[in-house]
Amino acid sequence: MPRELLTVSAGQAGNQISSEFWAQLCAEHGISNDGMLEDYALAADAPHDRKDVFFYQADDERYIPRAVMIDLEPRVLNNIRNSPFKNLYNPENFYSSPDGGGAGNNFAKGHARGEMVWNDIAEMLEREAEGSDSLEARLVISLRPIPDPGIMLLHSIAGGTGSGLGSYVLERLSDIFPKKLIQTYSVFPDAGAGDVVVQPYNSLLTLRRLTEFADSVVVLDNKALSGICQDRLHVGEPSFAQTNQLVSTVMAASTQTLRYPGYMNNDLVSMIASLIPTPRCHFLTTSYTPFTSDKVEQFGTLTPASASKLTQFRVYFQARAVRKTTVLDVMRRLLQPKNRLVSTSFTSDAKSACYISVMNVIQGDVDPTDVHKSLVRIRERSLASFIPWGPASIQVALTKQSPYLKYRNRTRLGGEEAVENEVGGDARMGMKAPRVSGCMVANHTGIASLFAGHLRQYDNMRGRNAFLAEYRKEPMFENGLEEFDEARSIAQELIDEYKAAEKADYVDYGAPGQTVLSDPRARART
Ligand SMILES: Nc1nc2c(ncn2[C@@H]2O[C@H](COP(=O)(O)OP(=O)(O)OP(=O)(O)O)[C@@H](O)[C@H]2O)c(=O)[nH]1
Ligand SMILES: [Mg+2]
Repeated sequence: MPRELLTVSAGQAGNQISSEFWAQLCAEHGISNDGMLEDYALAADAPHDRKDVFFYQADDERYIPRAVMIDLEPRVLNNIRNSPFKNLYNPENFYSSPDGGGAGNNFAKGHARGEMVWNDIAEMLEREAEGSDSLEARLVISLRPIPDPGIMLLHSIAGGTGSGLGSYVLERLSDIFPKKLIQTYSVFPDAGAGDVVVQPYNSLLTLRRLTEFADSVVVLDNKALSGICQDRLHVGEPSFAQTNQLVSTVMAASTQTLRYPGYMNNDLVSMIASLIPTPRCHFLTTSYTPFTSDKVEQFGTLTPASASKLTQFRVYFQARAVRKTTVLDVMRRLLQPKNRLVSTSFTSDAKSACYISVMNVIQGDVDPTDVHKSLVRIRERSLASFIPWGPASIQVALTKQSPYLKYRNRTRLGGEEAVENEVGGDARMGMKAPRVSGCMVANHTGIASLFAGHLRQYDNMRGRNAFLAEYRKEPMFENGLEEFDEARSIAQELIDEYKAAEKADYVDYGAPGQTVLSDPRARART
């Protein structure tokens, strides 16, 4: 069973989120900016963690992220190469396109470029997968084929590279890793922000690939991320750096059971199996609580610059103030839309919308009997409604927070400002960390309303035949626009299947010859 994960990031959003995630992983595992274990992580009583899930060790003992970073323009990768973490990554694992032109917010262009550069990318992925085993194990198994790692693709679906090239990579991964398990972290655009005018086209074309070629998609929604920064953390105009810190916190929490072995979901296969009972309905949402502003940096941006210092301080203090956090509070808040990283309001969109599955990762000092009591209360008050054809249960994994997070600033700032925080809190302000925090990963039929919103946007734009000229120039569309029509019908099928999953007779859906078995991923599994 593969435990190691290989992360592949594509495009600006993918790479920026990836670098933030690696900074978070380093902090949690006591790894310095250049990959060495920090002194405090060498202590005899250091907790047992699985660094090897995401890192491998070089001959000189340095921990190296099993990460490949791809972009068609050099700026973001150059920023990472010049960041305090510049010595962490394997320099051979950055791929910038030789012409450096980017994909110009065009899925079809990113996809075509992906085809052109695939051999180079495939070589990097294979090399990284070979490095998945420890040196010792490699010597023993050198005659065996390359092991299949789990793969995490990080990208946005709205631009050109993360969507188009990212999709091409998804399509081709099975060539080199036939039994790979693919999970993506996919950033959905904020329709209102309109930073990419053709995002409805790119999003729809990518949604098709996510449906057909990924085993699991964790949906991250920029509208929800900005909303959390603004409403919960009082950050006036959140930067990507700030929203990405929220994302990395949630990514780290949702992979915690993989990195700190416990009694359940210790590898991606079992985690996905428990959350995704049917292959197509594999789009997951995440929630987190409590969001406190130690999760995002920069005191000065908490309020508009025009606010007085006193107001800034008050807002800062409020955002940091940690409320009472019992296990029940945490589990109840995880079910509230405002703590979810997807903006659609499941309950108001459709009364019939319900959970297919729920996994809570609860961090902190927790008495397991409190968990049991909380589950009973949630059931008594009907705080969560479930599909009628499966177990109506919330899985709960209890984990400890990394003891190394109190040294976080030293790692993040390259050792120049070694400020020791209280764990998750702030020593300078006398704050205590929340006693309990939680992350929820859920499969909910209401996600279909997010897709329906994107479909409406697509229909509006396509109905006006707007902005099609640039797409027609690319090989995918030079003989017609059928690719759009196919992507649209696959998105509609997906929405329909989520709707069907709300009913008891869903068990008959996708009987031989019907929708579910037309899924190439389902075929591959049988
Ligand atoms: N959350 C988050 N979203 C981002 C970030 N950078 C860009 N985005 C969003 O991603 C979408 C644009 O995609 P990018 O990742 O910039 O595009 P790309 O994949 O580099 O593609 P091209 O530049 O067109 O070649 C927009 O919806 C942006 O709002 C980021 O760091 N974090
Ligand atoms: Mg770009």
